[in-house]
Amino acid sequence: MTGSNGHASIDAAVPQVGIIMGSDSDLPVMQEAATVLRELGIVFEMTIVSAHRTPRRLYRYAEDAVARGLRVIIAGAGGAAHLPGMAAAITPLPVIGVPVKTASLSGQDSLLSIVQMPAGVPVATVAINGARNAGILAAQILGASDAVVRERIMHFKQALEASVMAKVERMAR
Ligand code: RP5
Repeated sequence: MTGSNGHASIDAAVPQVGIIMGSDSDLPVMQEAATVLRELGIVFEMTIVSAHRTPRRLYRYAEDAVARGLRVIIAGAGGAAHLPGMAAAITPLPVIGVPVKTASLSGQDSLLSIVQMPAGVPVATVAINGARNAGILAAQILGASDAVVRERIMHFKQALEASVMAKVERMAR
């Protein structure tokens, strides 16, 4: 799972988005971020970084992220979900947090752990299991300063609208 495995982008071979997760048990959810980044032609990397089980790896990952070319980090975790907040504490890059649904508390624990950051250390938190939106948001952050990516986001939005309008027309028949 480690390493660059996103689609080749027109303008970058180096991963621009880092997808990290606390455990391989988060992969089925976090895979959705990878899928949409592939759809948008954004180069990403994806790996396991546990705030609790591999704290030194977390520190290194977040500290080296800018130098390695990352521009956004998506961090997913469940339960006592400290990974996104700790990554945000270390790196100057924007961090998007994905609360992963848990068996015991349905992800309420993950959500509250991620969203309640102290002033000065924001994490852009998406919905429980909202990894697809995290991927889209990461692309939008890149698109703020990259016209090629911005154009892809516009097409993506047009396709979304078209898919709804097709349903509207089907329902009217
Ligand atoms: C968190 O604990 C992970 O993000 C995962 O969601 C949760 C459970 O991890 P495992 O016990 O399945 O490895 O650190």
